[in-house]
Amino acid sequence: MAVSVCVVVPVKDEAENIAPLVREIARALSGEEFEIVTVDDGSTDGTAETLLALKNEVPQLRVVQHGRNIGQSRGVRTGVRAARAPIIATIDGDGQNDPADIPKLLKELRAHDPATVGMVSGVRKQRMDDANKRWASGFANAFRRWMLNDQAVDSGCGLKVFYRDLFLSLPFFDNMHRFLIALAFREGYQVRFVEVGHRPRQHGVSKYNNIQRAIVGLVDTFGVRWLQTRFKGAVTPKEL
Ligand SMILES: Nc1nc2c(ncn2[C@@H]2O[C@H](COP(=O)(O)OP(=O)(O)O)[C@@H](O)[C@H]2O)c(=O)[nH]1
Ligand SMILES: [Mg+2]
Repeated sequence: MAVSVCVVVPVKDEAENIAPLVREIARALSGEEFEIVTVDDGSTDGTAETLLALKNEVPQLRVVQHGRNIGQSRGVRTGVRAARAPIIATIDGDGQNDPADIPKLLKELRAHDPATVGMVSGVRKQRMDDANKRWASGFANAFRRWMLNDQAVDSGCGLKVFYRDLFLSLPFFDNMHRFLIALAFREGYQVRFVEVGHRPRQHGVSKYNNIQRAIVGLVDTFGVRWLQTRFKGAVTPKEL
């Protein structure tokens, strides 16, 4: 059966969070022909086994595995490549994003010409993270916005919908999932923003620490700025 939307979920050690989340995604998308591609990236806590057991209950679920930990951006790219749908929705695997927001983002994407608006990004209205992370994230967003002029107040929000072709045309580097908005602009697309909910992490721990994320994010911001200078603008090629 043709699938219209693929929900890509990168997961690293989310054994306790992933099953309730997959059930929530399936409920939220019951009005669509959808699939869920989870990408297990070297989990050691039984995440893959939990997912495999869930396939009987949720037939739309697919489980892809990297075999070792190579990072969240690679997880997203693996999921997008495996997807059989033209539209992708990404969501964090820890349950902090609310799957009930996905239809809102899809509606906004479909309300526009695909050649114009290629992506809709969630903006977490009220971050349910600790004060340190909120502060670090606010600073990183302001710095990135100033350097890249990408208008994004919450570039790191894991909840996004976009066209598969658009994602696969973007330059890839590890950690590029935090720069998808700036990279989509670079290809000449508009990005729309929709306010979404955010929930506290119920189980497990964050896979990132603020210092490491800040250093990598700083270097990557300079990298994306360089990429912006290496692009002569979008064109729509015509076959004559
Ligand atoms: N594939 C993959 N996913 C990851 C990795 N690190 C984190 N994730 C997933 O990315 C999402 C966001 O990670 P999380 O640690 O909650 O980040 P935070 O909410 O920004 O603190 C969760 O679904 C994680 O399971 C990784 O190395 N590989
Ligand atoms: Mg999280």
